[in-house]
Amino acid sequence: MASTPAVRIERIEARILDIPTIRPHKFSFGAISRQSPVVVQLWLSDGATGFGEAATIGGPSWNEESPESILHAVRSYLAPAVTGQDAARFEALLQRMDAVCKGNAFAKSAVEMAAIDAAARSRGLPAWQLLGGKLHASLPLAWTLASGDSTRDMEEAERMMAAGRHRIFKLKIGARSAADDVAHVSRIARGLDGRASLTVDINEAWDGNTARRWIPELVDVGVTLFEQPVAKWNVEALHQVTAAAPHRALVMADETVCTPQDALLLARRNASHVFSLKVAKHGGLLRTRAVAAIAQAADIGWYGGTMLETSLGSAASAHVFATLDGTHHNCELFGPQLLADDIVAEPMAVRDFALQLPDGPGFGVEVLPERLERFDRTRAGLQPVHVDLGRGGTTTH
Ligand code: MUC
Ligand code: MG
Repeated sequence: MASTPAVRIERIEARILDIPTIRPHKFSFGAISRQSPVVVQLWLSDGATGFGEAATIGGPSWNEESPESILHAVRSYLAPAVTGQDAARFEALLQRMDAVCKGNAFAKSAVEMAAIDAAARSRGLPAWQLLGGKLHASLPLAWTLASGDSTRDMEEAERMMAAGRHRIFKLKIGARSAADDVAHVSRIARGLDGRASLTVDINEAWDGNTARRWIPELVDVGVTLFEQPVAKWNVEALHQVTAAAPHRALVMADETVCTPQDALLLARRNASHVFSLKVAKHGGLLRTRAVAAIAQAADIGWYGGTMLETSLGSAASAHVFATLDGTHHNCELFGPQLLADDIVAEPMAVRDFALQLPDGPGFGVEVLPERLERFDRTRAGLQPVHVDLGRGGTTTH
């Protein structure tokens, strides 16, 4: 049988974009008013092209990588390692990237994403067909309330529900004292009065004792999912918080679960009920599937997480999430709605409170070169973004 000739990667380019958010987005560690995704474009020998994206939050505030480090890793190490290679041998591309560069998962994910998009487009297929086939055509879509102001958050939630867009809300807490945060969440929960599901994301701000002290109070006001209450490294505290959680509460690992090895450690230690899956932190779409497989085998649920990507990275995430079996706890691919502008012709549809999987070739979204030019950091002459620490900038419990 004649084998299909390899389609090779001819050229890779990467750039940082700077796109404002529609309002400041507040985390336990500071606020952002701008996102700086790195967009990778990859050209194949048959003329097909593909795009990938990796977004961090507040430079290297969320974890070690920043837009600048991603750009450097892609240009100096990853692009040279995969140029000339068969674009559709995704595992071989990952091996080559691993051989020249330790870690740097976000950077690798952007290159792998572009290769998958290009390989799918050169075959005229949606990416999910190269990733195992889709099990979901849509996923319930959460929105994050993170303006820092209870009244504004309430109004935002009401607007989202009235528009049929979201009825799952994640509240970002951890920047204030735990007592103030619980008061803030309680005000919103009372206002919503059981019409929406509530998650809180503490982004590592608490220690184990603080988490065990306050989670039951948040459960009493109606919060059901607790994301990354303790530091990334503190698997033992995460285990204890999970073991002590009231039965109505689920504890979700985010920053702690990056590699498949992290996933295995957490599973062995019974350290969380749910994993937040994110393509960037796992190092690509294939490794997202590897982490999801460990979750499923260990009876751990999954949640479709975001790093606040544009419609490009969000669509790529939607394609891999659509292929995953196991118990899912919705997704939060709302980055395109939080950004004041986008880089694609037609964003993914949101209908009946759910994100609809785009079915065209590749990731099913068309990147507009003119938008890449418009937001390109070198054209705009912008500097790296720092997270806004506000006054004080430290947390007290
Ligand atoms: C995170 O830590 O989950 C996801 C949604 C959001 O508002 O922030 C991100 C990062
Ligand atoms: Mg999180």
